[in-house]
Amino acid sequence: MRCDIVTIFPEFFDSPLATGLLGKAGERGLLEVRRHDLRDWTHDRHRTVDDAPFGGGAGMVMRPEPWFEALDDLLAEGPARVILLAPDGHRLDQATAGRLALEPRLVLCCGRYEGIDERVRERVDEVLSVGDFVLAGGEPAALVVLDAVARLLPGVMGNAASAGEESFAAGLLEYPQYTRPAVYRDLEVPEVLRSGNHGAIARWRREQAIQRTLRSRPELLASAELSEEERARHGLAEGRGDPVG
Ligand code: J9Q
Repeated sequence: MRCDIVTIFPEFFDSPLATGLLGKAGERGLLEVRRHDLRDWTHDRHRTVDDAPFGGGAGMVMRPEPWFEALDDLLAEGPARVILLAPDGHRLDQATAGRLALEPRLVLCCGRYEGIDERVRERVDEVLSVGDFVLAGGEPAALVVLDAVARLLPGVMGNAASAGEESFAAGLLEYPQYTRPAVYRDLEVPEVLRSGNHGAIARWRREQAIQRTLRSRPELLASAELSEEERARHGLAEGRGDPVG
């Protein structure tokens, strides 16, 4: 996959792209990320990317011209799915990450300040949010999207099983994990995990994942892949995530 990032802070991405999974994906040629400074598409001496809002009010708005010219130039190199990071976009979830991982090329547009001229939104293919909180700009959100997508690219994750086996694939949270020592400061690893009984271990983990999801994120159970027996056992309505009564 190729990914172009348009930002006024290209250096924001230096360390994340050089580190860990994203760094490895780059080294192996599985992901090619190009950063672009939006100010390269300005024409004034001060490389201005923002202006006061029509209609008045506090704050500045990102001007449309640098964005349109940037997208013209980047798309002239070939097709891409253009994504704007903004708090009013569709919420990023694992299904969206999976869908984006199938794209040959993404352009991630990072807005700053209080907002971006509405005409830019109309030129992008998709607006994505990473959650209901206010960021100073789209850069951290773009990194979240890229991290979630990159680990799904063929060949990026060492263990092919782990990407798919993970909790969000089935719509459940992760079960508790332990490693050595078996007892640490009087805190014991559950006996079943040391039993060698792989059937019992699998059942325990499944049960823990359901309990944990029920407790922390019950709304996830609506679309989780639970059997009717599991739903009944946990007092969930058939085929739905809401507790009965
Ligand atoms: C650009 N708050 O917030 C949540 N997902 C994306 C964002 C965001 C923001 C401000 C600017 C993106």
